[in-house]
Amino acid sequence: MMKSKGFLIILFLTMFLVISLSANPRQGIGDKSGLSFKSMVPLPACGDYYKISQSEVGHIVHPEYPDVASNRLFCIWLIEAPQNYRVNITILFQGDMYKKSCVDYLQVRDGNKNAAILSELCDERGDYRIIQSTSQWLWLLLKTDNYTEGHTKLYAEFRAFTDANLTVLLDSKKKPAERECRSYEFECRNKECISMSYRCDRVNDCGCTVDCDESGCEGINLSKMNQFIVGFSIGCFVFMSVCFMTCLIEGQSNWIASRVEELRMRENQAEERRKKAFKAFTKFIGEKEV
Ligand SMILES: [Ca+2]
Repeated sequence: MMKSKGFLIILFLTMFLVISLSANPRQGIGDKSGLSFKSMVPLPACGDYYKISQSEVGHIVHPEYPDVASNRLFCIWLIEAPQNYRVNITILFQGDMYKKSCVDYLQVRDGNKNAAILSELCDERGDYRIIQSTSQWLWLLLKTDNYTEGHTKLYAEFRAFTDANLTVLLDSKKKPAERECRSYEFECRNKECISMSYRCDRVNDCGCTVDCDESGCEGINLSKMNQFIVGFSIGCFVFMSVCFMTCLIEGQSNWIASRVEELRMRENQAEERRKKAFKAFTKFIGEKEV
C-alpha cells in the first residue's frame, strides 16, 4: 500500500513537471557603398521569406526604419533565388559593441541557421559589405539586446545572379527552403520550424512577427500564471483519475479476496459435517455388530 502511494506521488510530480515544462515558461556608413539609410522606404518587417526572380531587387530593413532599431529584436530573413542562381546582397549596418563583444549584430549565413557564417556585422561606426551565397539561399539574423544605445540600423538590397561554377556548388548544398517542418513543428512565415509548444507563449521564437508563432493568438494566449494554473489543473485531474482507478481496482481485489475466504469457510464447514456423519455412521455399524 505504501509502495503504491509513493508511486502515485512520483507519477503526479512527474506529470505535473512535464505539463508545466511543455507549457513553455520560457526571449555614419562609409560613403563608398553608394547607398544610404534613406535610399528608399520598403515596408518594414521583422523577419520574412523572399523568393526573388532573376531580375528582381529586394530590400530588407529593420522594423523601425528609418528610425533606429528598438531593443530586443529577433528577426530572421530567408532569401531564395531561382534554381541555379545565387544571392548577392549589399548590406549597410550600424551595430553595437560592448567590451569588444557584439550586442546588436547582423549575422549572415550561407543557406540556413545551421550553415556557415558568411559575415557577422556589429561595428558602431557602420559596416558596408557585399556578400554572395554559394547556393540559392541566404539567411540573415538581426538581434538587438535589452539596452539599445540609439544607433543600430539595417538597410540591405539583394538580387539573384548566376555564374559558370554554380552547378558544382549547388550539388553539395542543403536545400533549406524545401525542408518541410515535422508534424510536431510549426512552420513560420520565414520558413523556420519551431516546436508547437512555442506557439502563443508571448515569445518571438520564429524570428518574424507576421503570420508567425505569436500571430492569431487572441483568446488562446496564456500568461505564465495561466500556464501554471492550466498545468496544475491538468496535473490534479490526472492525479485524481489515477487515485480513482487505483481505489476501484483495490476495492475489486478486496471483494474477490472476501469471496474466496467465504468459500473456503463453507468448504471447511462441509468437511466437518462429512467427518461427523462418517464418525456417526461408523459408531452405528459398530453397535449393530455387537
Ligand atoms: Ca513563441
